[in-house]
Amino acid sequence: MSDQKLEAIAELLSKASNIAIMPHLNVDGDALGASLALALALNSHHCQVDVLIEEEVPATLDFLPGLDLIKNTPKDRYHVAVNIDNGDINRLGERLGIYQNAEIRLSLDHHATNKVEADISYVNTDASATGEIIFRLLTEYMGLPITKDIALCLYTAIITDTGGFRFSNTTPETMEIAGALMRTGIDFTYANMKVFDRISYAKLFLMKQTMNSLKLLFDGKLAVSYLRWGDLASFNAKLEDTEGLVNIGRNLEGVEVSLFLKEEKPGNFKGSLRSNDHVDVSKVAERFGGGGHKRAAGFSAEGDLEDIVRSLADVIKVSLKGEG
Ligand SMILES: [Mn+2]
Repeated sequence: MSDQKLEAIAELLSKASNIAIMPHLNVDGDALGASLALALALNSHHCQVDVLIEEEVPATLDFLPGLDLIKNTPKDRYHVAVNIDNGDINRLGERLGIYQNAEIRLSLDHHATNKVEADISYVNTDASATGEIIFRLLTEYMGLPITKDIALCLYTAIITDTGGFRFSNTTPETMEIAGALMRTGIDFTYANMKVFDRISYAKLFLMKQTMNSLKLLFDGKLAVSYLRWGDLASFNAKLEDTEGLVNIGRNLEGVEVSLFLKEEKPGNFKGSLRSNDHVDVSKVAERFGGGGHKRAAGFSAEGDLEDIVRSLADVIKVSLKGEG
């Protein structure tokens, strides 16, 4: 069934006169890598393609080919709009109107909690990254070549969402696709270094703050850490400076669930949840209006930090006892 959808999406894309590609807000390596790969392939193929984002390209991703396809001034109306790596329509932010105004709306994603409206919505939760889906779309359904530039974008998409082929979403298929991408001759060690290792001074400071805030609950099974607005403001922190900080708690021995809260504006928190073994954190996140994957999910919350932690902890406590 799903493959018929990819066939239909390929058909529509190959006939499109112009296309807007929209990754989710706060782009990460998968959202942007998958978007740029699709844009590069279609742009050289036949038609005008604009990639629309609402933030600066993160420094961790500034090496990606195709950044010139990002447009700051979108058209009023596109023939086709493609939602990428995004299970929640609200994560299109200010671009929602452009998406809804397009003649044809397509969606390509791998989030289990996907509830995006589209003329055709392809969701494959077996794909480690949306980058995997784009690889199959281009090679199997559109017959387009994977150039070295496209390969670097897709490789970056996949390493981002698999944590460098370490997370449980990594499959033999993931490795086969990564192998095919590697064969194009990409500088994959550079991509790994940029995505995982290189950090800013701001990030070093925020890592220290996160470690200082860390508390353990429920016999060390839940790790809670946070960054206050003041921490973020004093270092003028960018989004990428806080990425992965939830893993400080998750990596600690004995921890099953890590909750990390970031106060984006005074009183406004963005929550990240990770689990190691059995707790389905997407279910926890959904209770708070968010979503995601079994082992990685997120949500937003307003109010007092202690109150938010308390209500999350109550729900997580039940999950820790049960199966999921
Ligand atoms: Mn993704």
